[in-house]
Amino acid sequence: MEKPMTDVSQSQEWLLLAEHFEQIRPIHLKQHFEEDPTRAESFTFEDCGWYVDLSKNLMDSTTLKLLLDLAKACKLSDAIEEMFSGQKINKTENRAVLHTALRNCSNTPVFVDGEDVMSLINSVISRMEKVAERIRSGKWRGYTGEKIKTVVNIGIGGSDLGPCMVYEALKHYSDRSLEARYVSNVDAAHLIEQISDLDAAETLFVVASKTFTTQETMTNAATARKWLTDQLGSEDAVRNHFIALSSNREKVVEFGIDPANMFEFWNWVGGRYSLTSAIGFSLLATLGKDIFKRLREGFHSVDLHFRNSPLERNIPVLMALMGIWYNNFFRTQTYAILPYSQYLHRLPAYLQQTDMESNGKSIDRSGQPVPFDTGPVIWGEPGTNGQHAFYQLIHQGTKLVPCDFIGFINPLAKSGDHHEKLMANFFAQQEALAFGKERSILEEEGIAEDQIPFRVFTGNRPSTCLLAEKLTPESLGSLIAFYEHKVFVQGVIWNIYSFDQWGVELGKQLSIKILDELKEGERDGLKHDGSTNAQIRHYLTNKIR
Ligand code: G6Q
Repeated sequence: MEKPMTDVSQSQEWLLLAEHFEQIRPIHLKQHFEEDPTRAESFTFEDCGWYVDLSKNLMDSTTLKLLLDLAKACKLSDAIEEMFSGQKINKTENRAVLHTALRNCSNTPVFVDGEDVMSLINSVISRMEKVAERIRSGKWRGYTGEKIKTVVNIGIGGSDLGPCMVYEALKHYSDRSLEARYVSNVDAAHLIEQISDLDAAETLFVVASKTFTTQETMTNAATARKWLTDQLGSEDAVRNHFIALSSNREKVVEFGIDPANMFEFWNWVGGRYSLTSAIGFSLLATLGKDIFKRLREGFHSVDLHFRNSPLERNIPVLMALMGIWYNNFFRTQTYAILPYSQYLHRLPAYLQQTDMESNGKSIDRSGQPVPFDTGPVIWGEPGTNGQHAFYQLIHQGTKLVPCDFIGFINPLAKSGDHHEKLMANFFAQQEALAFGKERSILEEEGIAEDQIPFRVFTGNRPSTCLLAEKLTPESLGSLIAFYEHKVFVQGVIWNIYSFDQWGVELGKQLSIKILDELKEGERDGLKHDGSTNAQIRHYLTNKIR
């Protein structure tokens, strides 16, 4: 196969986009809509339960065509096939990238090193379902014979953000007989605040760690074990109150967890893509197997859509191309995720990791510095809270902030006209951003001349609308998969490796040395830079012993 070009910004397709950018830049969204009355229909795509309206983006059909040409020049379709078929596309870790196999509800074979991984996946899921069912039905008993009432997931990063976000998102579907709590921070406050009101006899800890060596998780797990055995009076209680989700059997056994209570996943599942692997166990236990299955089906429908739809109608591809358009041509630095659903309050944080840990890279696949911007800063809050906080900057600030507005036609939590009010804001904000408010309107309204400049809204601020009928396990799964694949496409076009995360290592390494210094004091003198030495000394001097 022909090698992809190293510096895509030197390609003919990129240069044509740059030229086109100069032509289209002065055109206001208002003008785009006036000139093309069918614009909304032409740029709206519906599939996998989602209505995705791209028409309020700063582009036209030529932009989209040129962006699609760029994707084709980067051999995107081949790259998609390489991922789905289990090739080792995570080259810096020599691993396949097969989160799509985890939710492959069609069960078509997927091979890694000649082995069909579907049977591995199905057997772990079926074991997880059985154990989750025993916990839910009360057959699983704690050490003193009590039923489990609370599942505490101890994990961090990819072993925390996904399950925590989905648990919050799908709370409505829980029968509330079992509660999940999530502990991630090594700050003891997190664990203590999450468990201090619990009865150990009714608590199950799920230690979620692919490596089972992560400092934060292992520290929290050890403290949780002590809390439990102190309360229940025996080390033997660990067996009834600890489950492990990991790919490191040896370390799980070393910690004292029975391998019968361990659910495994594999090195071809990246942490931040592991939500539908064993890492989702807390969801199976608290929401039940049907909800977990429906969630996986939602993911799978987008996987099929992404693999099989032409690029021109491929929703994650189009989302990715819009992102590249803003990032590399408008030179925007950030991207806002604005879910109009309180249930999705953890979604921006979850997508921060999906995107920023995947595409926050500055070295291309040949080891050379990337000569253009890669992944944006992802941020956001649920609407309408964001409106009363940072929307001012999006409407009138000096920065262009592309936004995704995520909403649902029917509410899960029904009460009076709350939902109509929520959604009225959802539509109004996009309209206001796009079309603004001109001076002439303010004059007609009789606004004093000296006030007018402050009240003008320039508009022409882009947004994408993602609207589904209802927040369901399926629509949530599909939504997450849209973003996962969007990030993948951008990584292909930028020619960076999206599935490693070497950037998280250095801080971890340095902290090991400093931990020793904080515990032991300044024995052989501090050998950091002047600032770090001074900070550590200030800490040591003022620490209450
Ligand atoms: C995600 C990263 C990272 C990882 C955590 C937890 O893609 O790899 O966020 O999930 O560092 O790692 P463990 O599951 O090994 O504890």
